[in-house]
Amino acid sequence: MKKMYVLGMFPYPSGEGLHVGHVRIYTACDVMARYYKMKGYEVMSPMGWDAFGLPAENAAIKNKMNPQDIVPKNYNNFRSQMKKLLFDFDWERELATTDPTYYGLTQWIFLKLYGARDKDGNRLVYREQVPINWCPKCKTGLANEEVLADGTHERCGAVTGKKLLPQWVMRITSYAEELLRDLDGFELRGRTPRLSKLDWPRGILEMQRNWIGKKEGVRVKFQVKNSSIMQEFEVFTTRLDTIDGVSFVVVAPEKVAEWIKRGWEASYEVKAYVEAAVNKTEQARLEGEKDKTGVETGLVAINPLTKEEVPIYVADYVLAEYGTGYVMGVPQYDERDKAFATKHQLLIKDIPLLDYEAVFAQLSEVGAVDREVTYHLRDWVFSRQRYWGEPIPLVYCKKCGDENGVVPLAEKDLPLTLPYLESYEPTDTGESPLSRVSEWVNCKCPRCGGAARRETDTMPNWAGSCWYFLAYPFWQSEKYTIESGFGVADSKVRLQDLTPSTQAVLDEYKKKSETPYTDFWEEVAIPAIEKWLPADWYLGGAEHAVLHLLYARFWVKVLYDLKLLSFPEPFLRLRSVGMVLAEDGRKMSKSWGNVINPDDVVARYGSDAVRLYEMFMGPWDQAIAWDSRALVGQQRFLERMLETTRVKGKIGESTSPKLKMQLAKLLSQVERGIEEQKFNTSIAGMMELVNLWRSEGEVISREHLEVLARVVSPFAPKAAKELWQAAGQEGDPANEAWPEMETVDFSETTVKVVVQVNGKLRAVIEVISDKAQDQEEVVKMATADERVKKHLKGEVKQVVFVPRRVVNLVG
Ligand code: ANZ
Ligand code: ZN
Repeated sequence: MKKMYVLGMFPYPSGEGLHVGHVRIYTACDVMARYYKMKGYEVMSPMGWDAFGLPAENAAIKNKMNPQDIVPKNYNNFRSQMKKLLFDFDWERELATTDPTYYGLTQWIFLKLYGARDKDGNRLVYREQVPINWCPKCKTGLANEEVLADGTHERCGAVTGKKLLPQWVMRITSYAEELLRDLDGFELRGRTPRLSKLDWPRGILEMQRNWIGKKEGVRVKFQVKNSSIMQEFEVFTTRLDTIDGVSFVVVAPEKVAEWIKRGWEASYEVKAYVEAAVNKTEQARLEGEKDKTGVETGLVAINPLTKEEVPIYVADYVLAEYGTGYVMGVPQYDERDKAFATKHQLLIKDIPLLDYEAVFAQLSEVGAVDREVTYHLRDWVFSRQRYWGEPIPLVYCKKCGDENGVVPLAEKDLPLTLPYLESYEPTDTGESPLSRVSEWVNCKCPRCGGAARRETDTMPNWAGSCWYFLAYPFWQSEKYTIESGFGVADSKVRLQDLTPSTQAVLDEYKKKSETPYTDFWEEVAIPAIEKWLPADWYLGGAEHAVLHLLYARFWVKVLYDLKLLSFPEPFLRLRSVGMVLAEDGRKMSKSWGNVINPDDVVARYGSDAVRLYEMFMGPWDQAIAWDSRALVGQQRFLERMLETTRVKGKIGESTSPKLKMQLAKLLSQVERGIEEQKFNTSIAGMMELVNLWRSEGEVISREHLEVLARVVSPFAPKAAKELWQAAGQEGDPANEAWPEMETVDFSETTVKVVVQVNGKLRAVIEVISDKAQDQEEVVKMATADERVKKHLKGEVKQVVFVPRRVVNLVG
């Protein structure tokens, strides 16, 4: 059987419950999964919870509860909401990233990354001082999303700053080339066919490329005329051919801060500008970029080609981490430089472009130029000073730590579980709240057994979503399907109570092996993963089009290089949903009171109507505002469709020709609609058909009503079941095969059968085409015919039957 992996981006189970935007994604997933099942595919359609992260931690702080208690309530609620919407997900595969069984595997993958090196022999995970957002009033480190655009802390309003802290960083830049290259086609290891290609929306491919931002340019050396401390520097440029037009140089504030550290005497104005710029958030910097603020440093640079002298400015539109942090200003050819020159009254030259290679040759002779490839992509700061994340499974040991000072945990000591804390508020040192739990922090070195200290940073929200699509294929969680006992009212539930049966398998491996996770991966996980991946479909929101996809692709590539997977790309066909806006056209937001709650609309209009409406509201990939009247319209449509089955004469022996044609059209419309995510056209087709059916003289046969029931079933499973029963069938059309065009008789629906009595022609009767094969059926109809009855005296003793043509009754 052919497999079909229909994956939806799993939700963050917030306390607010499911959003109608979620419903738009997951209804599409469910429609596709139901359809492919009926088509005879072996389908995987899983669901899980991306449940670590800041909102749960903040809600926990606010309500004085532990996130471990809040999160299961939230996802139990999500699950029950989804069930109300009749999402037929593989609940036996349900997972939560916050489950210790799950994050034990996340930790194991982390350790695999920790041990890995890139092609140049660099560790993929390293430690570095990184500035974090810092609120001086709350004395706490902040996530980017907690800092408002004006640089203030969203909770207390204080102006935030930066604080240097050592952090774990993932060297994703080592994979920049692969991340770029594979967007155009990739190679699978040991599979046929060996080559494959992503089928993703062009816009998302472009966003990936832009984020990686590969630039081939050059570094050019400039001398400084008037400083003994700053004698020379290099600019990065992609336009060496414009070097003739340089009329100033701009330096990133961070670079100027370095000169000051080295003893350069800056003016008061420069110092003030640099200080302000360095403390600004990225967003505020971007704002400043628009204004093209900047200050003259007083230093003068010499153009290496023309020997002209130009002023050096410090300005925050130049980024420290991009290129070299030094830019040659060419206002004639560069828009940003032009805006800057205009604002600061700098020279705008008017000169022709140079010959690139000639300039390159001339400058390289004196060693003033070097080719350079740069990327916009930065290494990934992987640690968070937070409680509600996966603990990083590393231990600091003075005696046997590696170059980072740490020893990785042994596999048999995984999962390293989060302790259940009383206080999980941020600390005033910027460290994670875990650092306060001395029983947890102080431990034994897994290597030498001496006194050691645990890493107290946790992983970022992204970690769990980097591999969940690999987990579903082997995940087993019977216990999750037990609805009772984990009810919303029970506040004592611990995540550990939900231990999935996958843990039992891991425990077996722990008994017999020193590397239980690796063995488990090879023997249990890989066979399942290899069967199902790459995922055939990946449906989700465009807001994850950059980072989530990039990080997940990165992990998969590392696992591929470690020979732990045979495919370097996890998501074959990606589709992104359009946003569902509120009725007023704005984003849905609690503060505007314009949020539509799926529970309310399901209770009021029924799950089928909500499903249909979400799929009908507009082209699935385009943003659209909620429209309650259109939702009522779908409810009416369903009522009309079902009511028609009860109207006398609407279901008959054969389908009227026009309706039959419409049904044939609908069938292909729905197939195409589902396979191309043009769900709205499928539903429009259904509505058209029902309208026709309701008009005077139009009749549907039972056989064709069954076809309609099957076609409706992926979208509106309840209504489809009623249609199915109206056609005289039992059970659920969802369990039936899809009506393939070739197997449904859309041609001539009746045939003429000659009836003889004792060899003499007595009547010609019309029999429904597929019943004309059936001797019993035909005899029943023949003997019921008045013209035949007249000639039949007594019992029929013998029947001669030529299927579809003649029946001879011998009396
Ligand atoms: C001279 C020049 C002339 C440039 C011209 C461009 C056009 P993009 O813009 O992505 O193609 N640059 C270099 N380092 C920078 C930094 N740290 N912050 C901001 N801008 C920086 O990147 C390459 C160009 O961006 C470089 O080429 C440089 O300006 C600028 F007509 O040099 B160019
Ligand atoms: Zn040790």
